[in-house]
Amino acid sequence: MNMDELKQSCHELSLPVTEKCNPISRDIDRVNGKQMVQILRKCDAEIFEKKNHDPFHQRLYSSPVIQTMVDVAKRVEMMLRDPEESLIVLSGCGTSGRIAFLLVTSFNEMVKAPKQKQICSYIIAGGDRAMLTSQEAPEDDPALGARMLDKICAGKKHVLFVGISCGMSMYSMQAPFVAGQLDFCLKHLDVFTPVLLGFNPVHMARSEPMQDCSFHFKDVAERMIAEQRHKKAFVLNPVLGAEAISGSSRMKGGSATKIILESILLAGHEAAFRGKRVTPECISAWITASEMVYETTYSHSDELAALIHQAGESLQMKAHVYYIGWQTLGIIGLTDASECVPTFGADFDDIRGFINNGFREMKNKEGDLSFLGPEFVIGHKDFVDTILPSLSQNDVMLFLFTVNDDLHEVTALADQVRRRTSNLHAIAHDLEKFTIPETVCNMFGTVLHITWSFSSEEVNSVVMRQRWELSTKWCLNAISTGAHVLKGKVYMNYMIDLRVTNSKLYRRAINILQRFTGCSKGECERALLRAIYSTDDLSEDMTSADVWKHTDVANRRDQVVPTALVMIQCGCTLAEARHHLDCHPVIRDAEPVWLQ
Ligand code: S6P
Repeated sequence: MNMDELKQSCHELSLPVTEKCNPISRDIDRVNGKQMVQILRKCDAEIFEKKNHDPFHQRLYSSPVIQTMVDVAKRVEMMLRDPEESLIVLSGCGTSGRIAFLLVTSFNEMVKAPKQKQICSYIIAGGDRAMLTSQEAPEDDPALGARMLDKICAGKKHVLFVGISCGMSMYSMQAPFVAGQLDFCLKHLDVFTPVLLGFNPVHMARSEPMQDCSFHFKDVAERMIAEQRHKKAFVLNPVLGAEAISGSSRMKGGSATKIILESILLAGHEAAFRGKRVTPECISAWITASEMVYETTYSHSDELAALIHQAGESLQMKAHVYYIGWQTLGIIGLTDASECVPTFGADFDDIRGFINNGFREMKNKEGDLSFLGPEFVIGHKDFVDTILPSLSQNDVMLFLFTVNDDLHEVTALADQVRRRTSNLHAIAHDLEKFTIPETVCNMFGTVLHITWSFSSEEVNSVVMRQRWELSTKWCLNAISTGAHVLKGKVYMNYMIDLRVTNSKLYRRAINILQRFTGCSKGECERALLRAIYSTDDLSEDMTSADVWKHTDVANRRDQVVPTALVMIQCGCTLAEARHHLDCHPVIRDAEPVWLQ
């Protein structure tokens, strides 16, 4: 190992698991659709990994993790038994907040029966607009998190608060929003039982101060662990292995969040309303059911590869991918599409989602947000009125539905679309005893049609829907990630051209620069600041400004990280670096310079 390799591997070791480079996907930018599916399949398999290679890392199936899930599920049961005084709050930023919203939607659907009160609520940093667009700045505001929580819980005597942060705020100053909420709960343990859900070991917590804040995250995490001994707080932090695209926690992190919290909420619900005891065995069984969903989904790898290929071709031709989903599969589509903007620097209309009945179907707290702009126009009718008339043959249409959706509506819309394009495909779920008619499936080119073996008697309809959601999430994450990789947006398994819009992404940008240049943190940060402030001569004001100031400026700049990378690698000026990137717009093609 030479000096540069040694430096790189030391740097890699110092990173939290959620930010590491996954060796499985190191060459994802060089493979075809079929191989890509196999890579993603192996990365996702790590969620369910039973062997524990590192004694410091707990896995999803580890006994202490299962036991903590049991303890939290018992709290859910208690809350459901005393609904007037109780509230369950799920909160997070970005994908974590979107998954919180989805979980609350289906859990409240489950407790719709007479005499069952809906006691579950969500918080997403930046409010409901963050469900469809990325609002990264509020992630850095701990006081805002605490205020939103305080407001939503007014008058409640018992609050079970689940703060979701895949990176667990462990990574320098990541996710202060959730840390602020946990700190608030820890100060009011008479009312609140805080739960921290994330996917890094606690010992990796760093003790850097947060903006306008008297505590740092390590302090919050340690207080949580101390209270866990008295069952007054809980930390759930199994390790899932690194993401397929480094740091992209929308993928494994989002899926595992859904699996863990669904298992907890379901076990609590069964205990409260069906007299079933919450045991480690029942929690493990819910996780195993999700593992079965994983196996079944990836067994359709040929169709998945075909869809990745089609979506990739479409993006390469600067055309679009449209997800047309029904009910919660529509929400999965909207979520996946909106995440492409911050993840891959995509335009909002490269991949777009639509849902039947628009915001009426979403049932989000703030209601119809379509007045906010085109990103918030999400109904099927809107699609028909605004997109369909100019749809091109290069645009990919992907319908997302199940046998429980209104199949007349599905076929009517598919018929309308077919008059304009044959590039029409579907992901469709049904049951062995209740299948989608062949005439419906025949309307689509590639159909990822999954017939599930569980019966409707075995699981209730909400549970079935949750499994279809998870399966669809895996498929869409693979399609949108794969399509952007094929478009050349990813280098090895790094999304280098990230938008540096909050402190987490600022730290990630420096890490990427360190990873590819072997230079010190200081040198990399300087190059990053030169690219952000668009200058070769940084002033004292610039170098001493707060991170939020840097990210505020960076938000308005393109190609900040690639520019910094070329400046370091070539020892060149800002203008020379920009010229080089103008000549090599596809990241992979610029590689020779980066590896010099
Ligand atoms: C990640 C996604 C981001 C994160 C958000 C919260 O793929 O683009 O929006 O979800 O930054 O991260 P965390 O680590 O607190 O869950």
